[in-house]
Amino acid sequence: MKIFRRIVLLTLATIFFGGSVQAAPVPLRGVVEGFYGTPWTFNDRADIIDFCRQNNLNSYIYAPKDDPYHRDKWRKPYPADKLDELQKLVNVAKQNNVRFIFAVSPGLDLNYSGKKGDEDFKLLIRKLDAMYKIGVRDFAIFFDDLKDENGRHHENGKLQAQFLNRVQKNLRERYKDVAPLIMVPTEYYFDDMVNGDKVKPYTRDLAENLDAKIVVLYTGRGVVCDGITDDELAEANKIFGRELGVWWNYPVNDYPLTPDGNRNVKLALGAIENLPSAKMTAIFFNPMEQVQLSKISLATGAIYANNPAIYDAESAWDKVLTEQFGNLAPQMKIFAEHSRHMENSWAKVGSPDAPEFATAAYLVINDMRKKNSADFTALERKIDESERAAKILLNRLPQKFLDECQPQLEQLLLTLKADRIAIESLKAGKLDPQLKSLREEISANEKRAVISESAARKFIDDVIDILDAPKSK
Ligand code: LTM
Repeated sequence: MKIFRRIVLLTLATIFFGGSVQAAPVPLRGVVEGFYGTPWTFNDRADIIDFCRQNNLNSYIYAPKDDPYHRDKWRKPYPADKLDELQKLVNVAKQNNVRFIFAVSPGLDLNYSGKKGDEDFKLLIRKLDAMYKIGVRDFAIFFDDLKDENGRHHENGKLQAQFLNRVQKNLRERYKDVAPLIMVPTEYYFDDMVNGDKVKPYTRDLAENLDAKIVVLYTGRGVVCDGITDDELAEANKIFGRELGVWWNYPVNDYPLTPDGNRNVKLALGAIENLPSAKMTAIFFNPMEQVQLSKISLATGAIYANNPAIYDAESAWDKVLTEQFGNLAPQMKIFAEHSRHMENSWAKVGSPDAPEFATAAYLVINDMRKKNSADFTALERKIDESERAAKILLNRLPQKFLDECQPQLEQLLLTLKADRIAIESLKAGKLDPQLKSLREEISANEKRAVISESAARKFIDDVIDILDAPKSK
């Protein structure tokens, strides 16, 4: 249906615009380095800024959660060597015609009012002034992730708005070339802004008092969610009385996928999808620590952001894989298909992993459960294909990519090996003891690499479940 809608839109646009489709890029579009974990290096950032230029993304936001001077020690000025590095980066951004947006996250202990509020205001301005001196003209102040262990925050929307208005006024009065501030609220996803059909007090007060020029970013219905519809965006816009911008949490992978799981272990290699075609002020994609492999979905995001109305995720993904991996694109696609869905109790984004593989496995399991004879051909073909692809990639991928995905490729190979043993066990009607020890090895490896949980990995559990079940008389 979606593709059909896009084809209709494209045809109408072609008719109305005399043969050429008018691209309507999102005005502010780019990458927000906003993840938890090891911040990118200078070279990573310079590389991504160059990537932004090549892909017609016009902005990069500097907001690494674990740069102490960005969040924990926001009051402290950057030491000389860090400032020097930032200045070089600002110059790289200028050369690439990309806006370098400097962000601070002071919310952990910011005083908004009174004498302490005045002191903090001065410290924040001192921090931003130092950035202005090195050439920054775009600033952002973020108030996300301020909830305590009980899920409560203590922010006051009116005071936060007044503080931001004061910062905006101060900067814009002294510097004529500074762009409007960008902010992320403390209630930064829709379901947290409302209680039933009522807007919650913090959000209401922030929205009512915030300078209309300040750009507000939100993440959709949830922190990490499977899309934003035009209607959802319109509803959120209504709360804030302005066109919102989007902070999109894909391909970021800094959250665990299992209760005891590690972060940064599953690679999000899919396309950006299910975002609005309606007008929006800004879109920023939050990437993974793995900078090179983030470029797959970031490049699809760039295609989206340059013309949301006609974006088609599947064809963008194919195009990007071909551009980035050349003759390894077919193998990369097979691997990436096993690693694009991100889901835990509160997050869900990305197309399902290896859907054809999962269907072939499901059909086998279903037949076995019903005690029908199963046809293993389709599943075996999928295992062969995935194994071939993973082996080729391990041999031929350039080192910069291998550095970011070798554990996941090896984990996929191990999982496929277990899948084969699982099939043999089913054929023999008896569990090969190797299967359980392989499963343990795979689980232990999940500290470093998670892949294909609902396809190749799930088949192992299903087979053990079937063959381990006590036989009924
Ligand atoms: O999404 C926002 C606005 N803030 C944080 C990000 O820093 C983090 O990377 C993502 C994904 O875990 N979630 C957040 O809440």
